[in-house]
Amino acid sequence: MIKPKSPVFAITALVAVISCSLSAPALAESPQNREFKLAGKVVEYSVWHKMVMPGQVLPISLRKGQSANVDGDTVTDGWTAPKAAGTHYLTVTGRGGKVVSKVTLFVLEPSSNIDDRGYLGTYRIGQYPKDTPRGFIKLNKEDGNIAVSPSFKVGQFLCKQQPKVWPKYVLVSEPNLDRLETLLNDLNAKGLTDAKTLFVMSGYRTPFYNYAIGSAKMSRHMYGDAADVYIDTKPRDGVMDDINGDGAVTKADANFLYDHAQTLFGIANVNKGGLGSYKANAVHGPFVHVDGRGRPARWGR
Ligand SMILES: [Ca+2]
Repeated sequence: MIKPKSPVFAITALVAVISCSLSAPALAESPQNREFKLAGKVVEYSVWHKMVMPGQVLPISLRKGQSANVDGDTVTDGWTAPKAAGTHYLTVTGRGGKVVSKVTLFVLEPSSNIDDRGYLGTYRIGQYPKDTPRGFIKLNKEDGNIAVSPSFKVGQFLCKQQPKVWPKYVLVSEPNLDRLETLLNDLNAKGLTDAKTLFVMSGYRTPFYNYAIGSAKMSRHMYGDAADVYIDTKPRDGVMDDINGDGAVTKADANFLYDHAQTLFGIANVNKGGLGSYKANAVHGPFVHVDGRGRPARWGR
């Protein structure tokens, strides 16, 4: 389903008025009335995540009839993040106690703890050319399946370096995750795939890794704001599916995904960003780059 650009709160208000006049029972938890705000931003998903700094106060604005808890403790209008990096869970429930959203709260490890060799603990971050993030999600080995959105787990975005070193550090940007979810949901809605997620070939990259593979100096991957993705379900074989149905897996499949995303992002209510189409080479199949840089950028097509 494409999220409309129309102001949803106006629609919600109208629905509420109609419901009251009909003496209707509690509203069903449609996307419009399950929305609430975290740090002033509407959370539109039933599963989401938020990155906060240690000690930071996260403002929570609930709708009437909603209640919330973090790790089981009731919160009303805000949550103060603990001092230590770690993972916490916000649950928002609506009327009748029905869960409307679960939000993973990542308290970040501050980047000020990166040592002068470029390491956070034993994990090599390297040096940001500029705009060093304030902190990083700290992940232990068993944390890969922690959800960041309805269709994505945090472990899908880990950098491919130091496979045996834990904890690792990672970033997952909300604007780009919204783009990925929107794309996946629309592909499913149009019957083009039944994939439960997009395969993330490359998500977050440390500056160290980004430099080592010769990627762009200011790559959005270093900010967790880019993902190289493809559809891989039929068959699940580590490369893109024949999504355009021409009997072969080629650059045409990446182009098909790119074209679909290009059209979709033009009409859906998502952050602007980059799209790139890539052909296969010796080490990977065709894929599409999606990023949330805040302005349109297009290449490879
Ligand atoms: Ca094909």
